[in-house]
Amino acid sequence: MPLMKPPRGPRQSPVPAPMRQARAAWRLQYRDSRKSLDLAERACDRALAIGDVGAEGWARITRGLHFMRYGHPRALANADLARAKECFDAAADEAGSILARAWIARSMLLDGAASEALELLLPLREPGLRVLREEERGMLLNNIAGCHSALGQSAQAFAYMYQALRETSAARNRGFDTVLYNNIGFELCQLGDSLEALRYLDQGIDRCAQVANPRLIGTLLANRLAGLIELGRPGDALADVERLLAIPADADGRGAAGARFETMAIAAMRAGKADLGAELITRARATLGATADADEAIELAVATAELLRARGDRRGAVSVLEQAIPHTTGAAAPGPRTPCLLYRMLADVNEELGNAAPALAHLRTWQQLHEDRMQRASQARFQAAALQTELLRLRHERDDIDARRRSSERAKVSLEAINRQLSQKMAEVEALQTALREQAVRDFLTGLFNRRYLNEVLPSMLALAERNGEPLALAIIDFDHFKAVNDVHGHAAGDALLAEFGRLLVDRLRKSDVACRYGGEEFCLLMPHTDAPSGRRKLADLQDAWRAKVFKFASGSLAGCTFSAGIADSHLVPRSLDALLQAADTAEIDAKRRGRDRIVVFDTNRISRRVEGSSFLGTVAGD
Ligand code: GH3
Ligand code: MG
Ligand code: MG
Repeated sequence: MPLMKPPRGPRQSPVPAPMRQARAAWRLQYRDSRKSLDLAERACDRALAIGDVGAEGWARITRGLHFMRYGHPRALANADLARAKECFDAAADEAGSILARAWIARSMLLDGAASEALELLLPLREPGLRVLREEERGMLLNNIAGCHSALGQSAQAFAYMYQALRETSAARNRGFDTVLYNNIGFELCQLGDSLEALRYLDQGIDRCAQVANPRLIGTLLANRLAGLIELGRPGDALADVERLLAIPADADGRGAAGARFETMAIAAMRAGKADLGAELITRARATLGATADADEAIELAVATAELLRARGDRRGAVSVLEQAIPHTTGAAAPGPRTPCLLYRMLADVNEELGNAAPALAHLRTWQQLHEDRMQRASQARFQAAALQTELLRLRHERDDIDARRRSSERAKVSLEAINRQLSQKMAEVEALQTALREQAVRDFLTGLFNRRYLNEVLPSMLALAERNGEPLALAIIDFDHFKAVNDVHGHAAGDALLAEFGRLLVDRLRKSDVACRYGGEEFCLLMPHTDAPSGRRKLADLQDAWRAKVFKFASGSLAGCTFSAGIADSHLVPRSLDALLQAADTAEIDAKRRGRDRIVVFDTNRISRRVEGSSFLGTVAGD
């Protein structure tokens, strides 16, 4: 029989705290930027409402990056990033603060300030490797790589990108590794290592299947297109052209990324699809207008030249290509890939036209550029290895610090454990000492204080009473015919009676009273603030309670036990401690003498001071 499930009420989803929401938005940025933005905006509102600056920081940085990537005015992105940095600083969030600065630098790089961006980034490298999480370390290193790449320092760019890829765990795919595959592929393409570039780009495209990031897929596909063109495999690129064309141009599609119609056009033309090529060229012109950068302008020229060549207009083709030559130099010079494309085609078309001299000149330029790329590629490999070693050293340092921190934490934990044990032991020792002290002053059988204790406290209690002008009553109690109890019921029964009497005293007396076992079956009570008559009343109550007790032994039951007591107080017998004790003792003996089962208050008139202790015991019967 299946187990019955308890009925459930409507499930209430817990409201995530702004920080959790903001961090979730941050983690989602590459996998689903739209969702990440929605989350970030909600987190930001809630963080502002409760003044959680840490959460606001993560929400702001996430939104700022979305703005940066999806074609919003740069000022919007910059404002969010700057505010994120302020928030992180205020919240003492070191990781957040490093990341905010790393992305502010990226924004500077996009505005063309590569050197300044690098200056900002390099000091972040060491603390970043120490405090950032894996893919966040990757972001920092990748932004450094971006600056080197923009500065034409491919070697450093590679080193940082490879390191970034190593730091970014592919297992926990948050999409950032895909960015790195793309960037490495792009950089390899620039250096003419297209086969290797395709390896990385293919991996990135594969991994993109798990992320909802059309912008990233678009960039990867466009870069693969460029690689396939370089390799002379334009036919293989047609499927990518189709995929690229299917990505919408809006914010949920490729966002701010260029459409790359010009790259697609070259692929289409070289694959023999002249109609598609012509259409793509028209679209490229419409999209780019006057805003084309050097790469785009050169590619558009190459595509147009291909179309003219296909239509048999080789001169027109050469003219279009020659017009693009100025784009290969100057401040906004492109990477080495497109100039190669341009000069190679100039050489080819001139050769087709039989213009040997310009064909040769262009071929030489192409060759020069090509050699330059090759040299940069080999330099890059060499420097990548060198820089990797340096980063590895930093990584080891970080691991060392980590290990030291962990071991000092372990040491702290064991220190705490030892301290705990120590204080536990100290408490045990203290308890033991208290117990020993107690045992020294306690009578084991009755649990009452012993005679030694009485001797210790009596002088001070008496002094206190005298100082306060208050009476201190002292009583001596002696069981009646106790020997007979032992004789009839056995010694154990006698012990049981003694123990029970101890309990009775503890129950009945005030806290300030002191009850002692004075001798075998004799007890002494000290009662502060009490005179003899009041003490007598208390003893009478005790006597009633004692008499009412019923004991059951194997030998039969026992009831109606009695005691005799004598009582005196410090006002009646003011002279000394011994006198007080003796007075109570005398009164007790008098009680015995008068027939037992009674309480006698010491009376200076009635009781002769000659009447002394043991000489009376058992010798006087009756009253
Ligand atoms: P009285 O009424 O005259 O006091 O008679 P009594 O029998 O009580 O007095 P007595 O002094 O003759 O005997 C005291 C008895 O108390 C003798 C002794 O065996 C018994 N006793 C003293 N200490 C203990 C004890 O610790 N345990 C037991 N079971 N008996 C004790
Ligand atoms: Mg006795
Ligand atoms: Mg007795």
